[in-house]
Amino acid sequence: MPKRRLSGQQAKRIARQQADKLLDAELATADTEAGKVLSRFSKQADVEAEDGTVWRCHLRRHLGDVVCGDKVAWLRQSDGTGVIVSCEPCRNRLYRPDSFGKMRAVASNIDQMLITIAPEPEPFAGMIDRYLVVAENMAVKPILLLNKSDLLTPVLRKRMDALLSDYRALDYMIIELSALSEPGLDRLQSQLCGKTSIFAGQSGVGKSSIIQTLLPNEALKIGELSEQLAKGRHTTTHTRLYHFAGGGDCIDSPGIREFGLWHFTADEVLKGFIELRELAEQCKFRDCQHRHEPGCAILAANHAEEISQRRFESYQRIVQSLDEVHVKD
Ligand SMILES: Nc1nc2c(ncn2[C@@H]2O[C@H](COP(=O)(O)OP(=O)(O)OP(=O)(O)O)[C@@H](O)[C@H]2O)c(=O)[nH]1
Ligand SMILES: [Mg+2]
Ligand SMILES: [Zn+2]
Repeated sequence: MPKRRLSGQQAKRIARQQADKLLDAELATADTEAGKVLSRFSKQADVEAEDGTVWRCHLRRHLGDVVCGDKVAWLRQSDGTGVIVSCEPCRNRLYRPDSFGKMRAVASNIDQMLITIAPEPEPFAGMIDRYLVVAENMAVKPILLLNKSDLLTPVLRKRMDALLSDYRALDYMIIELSALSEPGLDRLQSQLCGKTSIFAGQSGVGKSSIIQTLLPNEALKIGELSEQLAKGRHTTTHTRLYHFAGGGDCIDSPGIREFGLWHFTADEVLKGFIELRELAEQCKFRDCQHRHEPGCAILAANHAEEISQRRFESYQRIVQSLDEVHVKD
């Protein structure tokens, strides 16, 4: 049989596979070090070695998702860079959709989610509920941060109080603070101690500003709100982990404009509404959809005004949206 000639692309692929195999064999016998990913870029990552130095590392092709907070094994290279060889299984991982609707991992091994809002930009309805669904499903403690308290006029305070009243009633921790002044920062600081916390929330609410105030020796990018709104761009472009001197880490991440929960099931959405998930146990039918079934404890509680109607509608809207959008993965 005549030997088939390889196309240029095939030859390149085979050469790459052979080089990969050689490197794999080399890495299998090499002494790797433990490290923690501080930030992930498209093809590289910053890894913190156990001695505290930070190394720009390449990633082995087979690794898949390696994100901020992951614990990895890596190798120092002679050119001053490193190679991540393997990634430890993580405790939990936060995902969110990118601008194409594809789910992307953002960060791993998180204890707390700081859901940040501010009087400006105006919070959009349902955003807190969506973050709570994510946090409850990750078994991560949610804390609501009301930043920019210095901007609270009586009218804005009334608006924020109304928005937060549902969460207060559910006993979620709420911390009011300003990145520009002291009050509130102490309370936040004591909550962050010894834990890994991720700041989440709309672009411009002041996530990076708060971290900057807590960590004056770091240099975070802070954006003018008018610029952010005009450009429709986020100031923080890469998720990054920072350490507190007294123990504990915090993760800054880019703000988001839209927060789809397409990767969740209706049951998982219910899990994120703590008052509804308790009631659901009393529904007559085990597979109750809480839409119009007889004996539905959630519908009964809503009718009797024992639960927040706004939260119930928010739950319904999210569940509806699961049917509407096509999951891309
Ligand atoms: N008045 C006031 N302004 C604040 C406060 N915190 C942040 N800002 C301002 O809000 C704007 C946005 O702050 P950033 O820290 O860049 O916001 P961010 O949430 O990190 O935004 P992204 O990185 O785009 O997600 C900046 O102009 C800050 O100076 C605050 O407590 N009070
Ligand atoms: Mg930022
Ligand atoms: Zn029901």
